[in-house]
Amino acid sequence: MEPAIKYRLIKTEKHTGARLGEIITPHGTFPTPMFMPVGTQATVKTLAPEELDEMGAGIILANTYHLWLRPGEDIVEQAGGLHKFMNWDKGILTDSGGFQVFSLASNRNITEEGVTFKNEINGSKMFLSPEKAIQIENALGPDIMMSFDECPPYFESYDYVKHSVERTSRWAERGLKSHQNPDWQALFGIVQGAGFEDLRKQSAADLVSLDFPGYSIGGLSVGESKEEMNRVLEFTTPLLPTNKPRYLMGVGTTDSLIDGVIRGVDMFDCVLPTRIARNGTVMTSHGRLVVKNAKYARDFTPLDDQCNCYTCRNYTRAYIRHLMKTDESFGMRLASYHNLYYLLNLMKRVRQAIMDDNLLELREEVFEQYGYNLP
Ligand code: PRF
Ligand code: ZN
Repeated sequence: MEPAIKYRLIKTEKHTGARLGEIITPHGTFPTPMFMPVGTQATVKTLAPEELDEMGAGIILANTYHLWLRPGEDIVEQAGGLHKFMNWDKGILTDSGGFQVFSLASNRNITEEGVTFKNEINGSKMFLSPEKAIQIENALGPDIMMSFDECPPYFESYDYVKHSVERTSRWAERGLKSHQNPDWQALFGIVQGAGFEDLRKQSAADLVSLDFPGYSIGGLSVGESKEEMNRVLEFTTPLLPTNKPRYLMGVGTTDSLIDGVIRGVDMFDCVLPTRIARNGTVMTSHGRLVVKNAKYARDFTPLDDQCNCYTCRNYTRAYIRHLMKTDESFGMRLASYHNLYYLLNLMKRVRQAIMDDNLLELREEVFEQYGYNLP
């Protein structure tokens, strides 16, 4: 059987080994490394699919957990799947709900079978298992789906993380066995293991032996330092097959994207750009800018003088600040558009730098402008 998606490695960067490639999905091909905008509730908040398309987003994320609770996967399935439901005909990836249950739900209880928790919308008791998560993802119909995993706190004990990793491997195998549509939906395994090298090794080996069409790296960007994350990535990506994509979950800051690519990551997602946009913070080539601040009241320049997005071509800091201060939804929209454009464009520059074998120079340039200290 042909796999649902195909990863094609085009070239590796001479000095870092960073990977330039592309992923061919049933809903089109996108280049990697890629940043995936987050559309938790089957919408990238404030933006229309046409806008995501024009800024170069070839794949977006949605959440099993949220769509299961509302509107229910049966309604999405009856609509003809997520793509039809939300009018997006490019790639969609769903997270399994594992992480969301652990970070959002209360009254949680984990057993070998799965996780029970309280539905915060109506108070009822819910149960999510590896099989149930896959059943929901099969009904939602994304191109790429995630295994049901446990994301343990980064600073948990070795013993806890060891048992958790072993259970996550068993859950991955159960999910794989219950997957109904491997011919058009690619199921990824999720490597866990916190900061423990031997547990990451064990996790990766377990999952690689199950031959998933792609691998996610979970359990990072959960409160550990950037140096820690880089350390873990450095020993984790070499454990993964070079002919399959690697996805670093929940990472989307300028510096971490570049440092992740340098360590062999192909895909990223994060709510950060759209979340901070809605409360008036934008990402620019000179670092983050809180456009709500009083000092921008009479600033009639664009958010970022180096940006060519719709927002920056047409609107000023003063105007966007005014919209933010008056809680006008158009302000959130303009800022969200800009932030996503900024990250998608950053990844475009990263891909060009891999092509030109000058990724470290790009890193230095971006970090210097953005205001981070180089190690
Ligand atoms: N597991 C899952 N989703 C995730 C994570 C994880 O570990 C993370 C960690 N940053 C973000 N989203 N299933
Ligand atoms: Zn812009």
